[in-house]
Amino acid sequence: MSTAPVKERAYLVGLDHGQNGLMTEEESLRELGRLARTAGTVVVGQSVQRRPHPDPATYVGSGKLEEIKSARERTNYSLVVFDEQLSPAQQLRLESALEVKVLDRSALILDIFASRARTREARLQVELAQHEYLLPRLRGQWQHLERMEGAVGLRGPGETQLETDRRLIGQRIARLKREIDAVRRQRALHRRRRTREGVPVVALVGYTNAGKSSLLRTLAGAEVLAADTLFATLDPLTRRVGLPGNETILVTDTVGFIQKLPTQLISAFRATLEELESADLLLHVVDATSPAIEAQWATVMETLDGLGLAEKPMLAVLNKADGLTRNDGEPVTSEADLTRVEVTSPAPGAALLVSAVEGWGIDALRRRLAFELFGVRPEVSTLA
Ligand SMILES: Nc1nc2c(ncn2[C@@H]2O[C@H](COP(=O)(O)OP(=O)(O)OP(=O)(O)O)[C@@H](O)[C@H]2O)c(=O)[nH]1
Ligand SMILES: [Mg+2]
Repeated sequence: MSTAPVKERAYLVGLDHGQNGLMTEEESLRELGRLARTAGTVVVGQSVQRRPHPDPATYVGSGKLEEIKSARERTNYSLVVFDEQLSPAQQLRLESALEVKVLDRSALILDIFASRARTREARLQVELAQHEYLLPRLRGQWQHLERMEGAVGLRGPGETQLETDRRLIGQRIARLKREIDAVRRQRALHRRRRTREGVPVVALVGYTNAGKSSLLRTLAGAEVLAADTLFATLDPLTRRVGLPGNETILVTDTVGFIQKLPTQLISAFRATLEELESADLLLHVVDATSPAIEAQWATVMETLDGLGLAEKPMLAVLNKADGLTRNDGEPVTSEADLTRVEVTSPAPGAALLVSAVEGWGIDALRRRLAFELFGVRPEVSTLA
């Protein structure tokens, strides 16, 4: 007899506004599917409704709701996931109409963050975000779900808190904020020390799964967790990296961005993201093979803007070049092939083409960083 837990069967629902923001709804749903699988579910079906605005009561219209309901027979879903943040009232109504658990994109992302958080700092930040998300939803469906241990959308704050009233949750939020503040002060101290040492700091930013951690691993020659999953990295990690001309920099890996990132998470991760503020340069890592490259670029830029970092010096790196095709239609198989690739870069300025996994374009990147940060001229570095 198998004791393996039965996976939840997720059914995805999106809304096509006609002129969706950055991604087409199809791309957005594909991403939601990856999120759902990362959270440990099996995706069994999906449905998109074309409609200029969400229905205030049930997000989708009544006809669509019936269609989703009847899809249950065919797909046997145990969970319906909506691609945008639902209001607590919508979520409650949908749950009673569909008679299954209903989640939204934010809950899924929070769930993944909760399962990934390792350090005390990341745990504090995720827990704060979870509580802020749950607080307005406390009265609804969450109350009867807390016993389903390990179920998607329920990882985290713990059953006991869910059973207590809003006042206690409010107190917990206040305490978490104080603890995170302490972490912030600690980080600020480290940052000042680093600045005194005079070592420039480069922060890796980018869409989730772009290859930030892989690039740090290649640059630093160190063990850095990289994985083909969304939000593999939650904790900022800093490593020393050598550059031509005997120069040294610090490179910090950070949490990846995603479209429709819950606001609770952005504010909860402020302590971590403050690392970006003190960086001398942002290295924006882009997955050059992504069909949604423009939308991903724009999402990262918007998020940075929201964090007040739009004016930071930035260098774009187009990664995963090993997965591209050359101008003559043949696949890229060597570093030399990089000169025979044409990518439409979303970056306004010049961007470097690299493969973090193959190590291609990395020397050029080091030279470029040495030039940007120390004024080391390329000729000098080749002699060194
Ligand atoms: N083919 C190819 N795959 C790559 C390259 N760089 C990274 N990857 C793969 O892309 C996936 C994501 O890489 P990560 O380095 O974990 O990406 P990340 O940007 O740190 O992602 P998060 O931490 O989740 O935000 C992994 O499966 C990597 O092996 C590359 O240059 N070429
Ligand atoms: Mg990472």
